[in-house]
Amino acid sequence: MTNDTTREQTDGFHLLIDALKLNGIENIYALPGIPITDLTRKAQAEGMRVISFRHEQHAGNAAAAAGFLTGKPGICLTVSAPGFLNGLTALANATTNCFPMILISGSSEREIVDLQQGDYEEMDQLAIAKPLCKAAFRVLHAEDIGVGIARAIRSAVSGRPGGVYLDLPAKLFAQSMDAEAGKQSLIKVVDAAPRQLPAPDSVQRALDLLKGAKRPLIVLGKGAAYARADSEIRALIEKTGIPYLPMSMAKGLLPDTHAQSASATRSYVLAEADVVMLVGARLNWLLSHGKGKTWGGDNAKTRQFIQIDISPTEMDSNVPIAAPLVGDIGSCVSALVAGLGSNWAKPPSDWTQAIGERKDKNLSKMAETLAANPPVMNFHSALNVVRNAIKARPDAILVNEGANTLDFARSIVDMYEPRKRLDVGTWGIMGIGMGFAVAAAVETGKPVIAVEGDSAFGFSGMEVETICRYNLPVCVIVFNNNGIYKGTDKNMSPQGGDVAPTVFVKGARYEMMMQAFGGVGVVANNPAELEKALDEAVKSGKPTLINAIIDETAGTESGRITSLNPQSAAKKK
Ligand code: FYN
Ligand code: ADP
Ligand code: MG
Repeated sequence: MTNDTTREQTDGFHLLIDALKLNGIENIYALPGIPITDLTRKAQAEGMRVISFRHEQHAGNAAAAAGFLTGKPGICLTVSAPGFLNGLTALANATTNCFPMILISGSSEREIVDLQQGDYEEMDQLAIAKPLCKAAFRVLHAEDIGVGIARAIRSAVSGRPGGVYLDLPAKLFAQSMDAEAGKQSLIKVVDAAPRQLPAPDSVQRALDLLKGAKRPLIVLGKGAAYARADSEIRALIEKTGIPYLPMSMAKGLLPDTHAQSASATRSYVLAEADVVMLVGARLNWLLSHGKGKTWGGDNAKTRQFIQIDISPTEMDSNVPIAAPLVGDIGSCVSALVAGLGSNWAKPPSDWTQAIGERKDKNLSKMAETLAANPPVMNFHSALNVVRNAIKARPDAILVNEGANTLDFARSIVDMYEPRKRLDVGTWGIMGIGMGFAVAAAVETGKPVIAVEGDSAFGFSGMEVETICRYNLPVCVIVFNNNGIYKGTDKNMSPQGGDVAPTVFVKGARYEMMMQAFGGVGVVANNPAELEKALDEAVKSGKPTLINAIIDETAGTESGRITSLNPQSAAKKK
């Protein structure tokens, strides 16, 4: 600090903006209000793009998707207590999915919060955020803003990526200090996500195991997509000749049409493989914890796992990992490729042939189903249109949520490029749709197609106004089957009365929501109408909502995870 009042001053607002810009962060996903309204204005004035939402959860989801898509932490900015809490679901979801984001919330003054004196929107936000994210920090002095942002960025992107909370009490923003000293206090983070090289002996252990395998399999997870090691991963798959299975957000890392993809015979390869190499995929519920029926019952006892992950404590989380390979995926996979040598033997042909035969059978069965054009549009005939649209525009980003809408789309819509599929992720969360779609459009400028169950869409539907306001190239397709799972449930009370809990208003006019804000709204009753509307939306780039009328009897309860419902679990016992 200086006594020379003629020297130029800066303040907390500008230090924060400068710190973000210095670190290459250009976009803020926000919802203005006390005490951060002026911050959003000043950020915009300083050349940042401020995307303003209608609910903080969607701003948070946008920040998380931005993190996944760019590898830089996405920024979500909210007001205190209620705004902070609305953003917290997205922060926790980002952390669960290993997406880097920073939730920055204004808060009320420590003196009042700590004595619980009842401030406006009083809440001990830092304490509440801590267990739900990777790291949480508070900045009390303007001269510490640079350090606060640097720590938040490093925490979000280094090691296993995740969500970070940054608590900024209102008083901080107005604090002023000498501009030059302020500039000096900022930190440009060097090598925010340093490479982590695997130990040579762990590389050798993995190679030895892989070499001895009779029925090897590689599972690619969204960590592999996030790692941006696309060419190394392709080299590993193609040089080893090992069949691979992409988890849903790893689809497109190699084109789904790749000869070695085992997607179309998932159950068979999981049950039969003797050595499985996991690349940025966790053995959580989505992989049946690495054991049980999915993994071939008794086969699970002799199967061996190799796991590549940046987080050492991920190993043995569900089953023993025979060959842990800890490091960043790029470095680990490169080391494996280098160690293959020139005389690497491809997997035994009885294994690859057995996979090929089953795959071909399933692919032709699928082709048959997709070719059918039933009188009332169903998931297959509608998704066939989306499948063709992505084939024609492989650079488009597909956002996908729902139950049946999600499960059918995952297997029907082939992806061709890495990081083009954004979905409900590790939690199977609903409500990511419009937030992810906004971020995908803002961060990439590519067309976005959001394939949404009618229930899933409801969680973030108001953000169609945001999509219209920023004129984003987003086409939302609502798969409208009049309810959750399907629209035909009946009230089981003998007295009758309300509709069943899973049923919505029949014939809802979702397309009018987009029209209300100046976008294009279309009803599609059949695949031809859907194709026309989707084609126009992608070509024009205009915000569009297609209300796709789906057979209301078509869905099944909870899609393909119906076994997780307590009544199914009880039946199994
Ligand atoms: C896949 N399949 C295909 C194809 N792709 N057949 C033909 N052609 C193609 N292209 C086959 C595949 O071999 C499977 O058949 C089946 O289709 C389903 O494939 P999928 O979707 O990959 O596999 P599955 O078993 O559903 O995967 C399990 C899962 C997945 C848990 C990873 O269900 C999932 O990601 N679920 C997320 C659910 C969720 O989060 N829901 C939100 C809440 S909904 P078989 O090999 O014969 O099995 C709340 O109610
Ligand atoms: P999926 O749901 O697709 O199977 P998960 O989210 O379960 O994927 O797993 C992703 C894994 O990838 C996490 O365990 C995470 O630690 C890991 N990961 C993320 N980024 C990297 C990276 N750059 N290098 C290595 N591992 C990574
Ligand atoms: Mg529905």
